[in-house]
Amino acid sequence: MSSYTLFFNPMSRAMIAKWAFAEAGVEPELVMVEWENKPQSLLDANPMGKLPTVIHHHGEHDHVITEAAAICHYLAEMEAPDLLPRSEEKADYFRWLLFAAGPMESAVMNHAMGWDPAGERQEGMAGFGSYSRVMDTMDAMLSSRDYVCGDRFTMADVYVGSQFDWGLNFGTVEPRDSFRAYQARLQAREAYRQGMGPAED
Ligand SMILES: N[C@@H](CCC(=O)N[C@@H](CS)C(=O)NCC(=O)O)C(=O)O
Repeated sequence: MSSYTLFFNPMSRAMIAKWAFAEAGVEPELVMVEWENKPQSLLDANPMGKLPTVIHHHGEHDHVITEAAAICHYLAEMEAPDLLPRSEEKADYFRWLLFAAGPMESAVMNHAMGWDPAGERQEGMAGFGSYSRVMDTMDAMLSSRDYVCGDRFTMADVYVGSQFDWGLNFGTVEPRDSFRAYQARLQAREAYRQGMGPAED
């Protein structure tokens, strides 16, 4: 039995967790979730009923972890220390991981759903400022380096990279050169192909 249960649906952010597991070299037990018929075990673990939801069966204890960005970092902490940031990489790692999970995700989702802050006052109140400020900020970051922390792939790239991978595939992120090049670097990874490939169960 695997030490991890991943509640899963291929058309969801659970794919981010699946890729993170592949990078960590750990195979979780997948529990397929149908949106219209969510298992009680998912709702018990996560009353939000959202995917990804992970249960870590750790010794005597079961630990629930939700939020794709947190799951990525948790797996690196528990299973793949090489994918954690070194001390000189920590600022970039946490800065961009949390920027992608908060401001970037909000900017992209709001924009895709047809809402953008109107004017300077609303931009000042919205944590993401505006969609175009987020795109420009990420473009500047990804034009200056290959990965979030510089030359080296870390677990932050699974989450940040997923924002670009999904966003470019669904047309919600602008197809800028730096974004496409980053996506191509990530897609060339063996663990990406393994994680994003079809589930075996
Ligand atoms: N903040 C969560 C968002 C998770 C989320 O919204 N997942 C969607 C699928 S991509 C979901 O489970 N939707 C089903 C529902 O809300 O009932 C994360 O980053 O993991």
